[in-house]
Amino acid sequence: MSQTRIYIRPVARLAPSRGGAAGLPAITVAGRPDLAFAAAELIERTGTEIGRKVVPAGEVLSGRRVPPELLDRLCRPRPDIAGLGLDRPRLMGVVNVTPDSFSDGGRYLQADAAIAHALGLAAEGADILDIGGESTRPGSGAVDADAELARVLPVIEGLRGRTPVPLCIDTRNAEVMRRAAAAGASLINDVSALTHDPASLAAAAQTGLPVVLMHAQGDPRTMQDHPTYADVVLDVYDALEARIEACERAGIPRARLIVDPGIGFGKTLAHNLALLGALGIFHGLGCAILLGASRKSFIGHLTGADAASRLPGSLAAALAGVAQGVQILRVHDVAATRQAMAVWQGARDAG
Ligand code: HH2
Repeated sequence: MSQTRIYIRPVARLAPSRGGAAGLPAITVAGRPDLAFAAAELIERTGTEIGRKVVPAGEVLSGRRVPPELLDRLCRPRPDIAGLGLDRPRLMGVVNVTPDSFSDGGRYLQADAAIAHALGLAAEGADILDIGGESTRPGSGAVDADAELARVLPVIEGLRGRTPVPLCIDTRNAEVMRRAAAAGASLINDVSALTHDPASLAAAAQTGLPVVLMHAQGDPRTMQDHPTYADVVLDVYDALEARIEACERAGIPRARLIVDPGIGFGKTLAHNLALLGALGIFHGLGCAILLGASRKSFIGHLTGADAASRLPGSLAAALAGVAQGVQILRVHDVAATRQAMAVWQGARDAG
């Protein structure tokens, strides 16, 4: 007999001026009064059977239908990450110190250019700077740790002391995690969710830093060959939950973890859209959610736009994330995303 697993996806978001104030029962997600929902989709999976039902908030909160631990994870406030409160969406600006990243490869390979770019993103309002020395675009091969260190360390060292914005190291290598942390990085972002390097779980735990666990099916070199899922949203959820549990066993508490469904990493267009449409389900994991959809090829597959012309699609994806309570958006275009968010939030708050 297969075990039954239960998932909850908040739906029907209420404007902050409605919900509690109007006496309507509401599910308050991640401790945020502005993330109040009038209902939730309850999903039950047993083997290959999946049942879905939308139920009103009052019934969800009664505790009869949802395991208390799941409800607690969904609703409990998220702790600060690298000194940043997650009571509003935060922007992570992308700094690719690589010759071959898919949208800006080679532009910031020299440390001076990368530092200037990072300071520019900070001036535009980035809350975090994500510094990476290895492209993980589809088809790319691994970079050895020494080459990666030679790219990222001068940038981290050059930025430390010049900006108060927390620095994040985007790496799959344990040694890079350790050295970046020692140089002043305040966050680790691993697109393999600490699976690529067998030493990375222990290394990340040792740094004491928060960690972004991103879902990927397969390795960047081959991940787009035949991505398959029984149900992409539930499978990604289960895989992230398994990685959270591995982290907890290794001494990294859930409160220090951020989850990311990994748009474009072993996913077809349909998979990416399904995940974008159901991001709210990941709040049930009890962690902050990060979304990285900026300039990604699913936008090109949907519209024909090349990587240089995907800002409108990137903004639409970012707002889809914000509407579902995503706490961190990883973006190349910080100023444009801030503007889009300001208009979206202004309209929501006035509604
Ligand atoms: N996407 C990329 C790299 N790192 N990290 C997280 N957490 N989530 C993502 O979606 C994500 C990521 C790929 O984008 P980019 O860095 O612009 O390209 P490349 O991998 O070619 O350097």
